[in-house]
Amino acid sequence: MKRLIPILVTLIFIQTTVCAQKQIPVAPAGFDVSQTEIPHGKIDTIQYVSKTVGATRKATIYFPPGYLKTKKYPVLYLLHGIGGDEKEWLNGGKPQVIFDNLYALGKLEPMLVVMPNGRAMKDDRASGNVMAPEKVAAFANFENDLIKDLIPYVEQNYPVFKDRDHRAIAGLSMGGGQSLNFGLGNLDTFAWVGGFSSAPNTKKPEELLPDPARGKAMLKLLWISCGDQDRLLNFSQRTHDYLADKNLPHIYYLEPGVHDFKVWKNDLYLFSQLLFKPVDQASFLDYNP
Ligand code: FER
Repeated sequence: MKRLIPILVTLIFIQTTVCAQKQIPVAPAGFDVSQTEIPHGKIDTIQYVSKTVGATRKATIYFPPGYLKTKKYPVLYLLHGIGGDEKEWLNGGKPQVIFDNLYALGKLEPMLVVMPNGRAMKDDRASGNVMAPEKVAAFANFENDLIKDLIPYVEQNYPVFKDRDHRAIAGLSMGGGQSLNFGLGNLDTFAWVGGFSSAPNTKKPEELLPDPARGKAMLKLLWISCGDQDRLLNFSQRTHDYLADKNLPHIYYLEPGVHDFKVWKNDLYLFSQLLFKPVDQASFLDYNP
């Protein structure tokens, strides 16, 4: 028995360290449950003239609790999926609830969240066949609308910082592909980039980031996440493989789940807490032990 005790202690130690390494962060229960007794942010709809589309276009915006026009804020551009529009996140993901709760805990740097319509065409409704080639093409065309029309509008009309360090872009599925394509394709504009369950519109890694050294020098945070049961996982996987091969620091967060808002809400909860704060690259491994 006396000999057994040290062996048992060693075994328990090994088991707990192995298990501890496998734990990935996840949002705690209640993170997306609305609470009445805390301060709430405000939601509005904005309209901007798009020269790209030749139309007045809509976006929704979420202001943090205690928002003041006399302060200056960084901006997260948060993009929807193929069946969505400027209201998809608000309806399906409730970022307003997740953010109100995070602000109440002091876990979020105050920011504006702009949720555009990423289908840059005259009829930008998510009706009919959302997979129609001209509608899919409109998701690519949104790059021009975003850079030339929407961002300038936001920066002329709201009290926001106007430099790359204070702009983030993230999205789900088609919006994840857009975020990686537009974020990495416009490093002068964005320093914080996140793709959640990115769709087949995601450029091939060599096109996405042909100059990894520049990406390494300029990016504050590059986040790639996906549910492990998602049929689109290979688009995130191949991007991660390329970045790992090029030694570009990034978070690759593979979580239990499919292609749905359960995953994207968890992603937003974790990703948003990293934004516009000092970055600790050593912590990137916590997400992918
Ligand atoms: C596809 C499969 C999925 C595709 C797009 C999606 C354009 C997008 C899914 C989503 O946004 O949820 O083949 O091609």
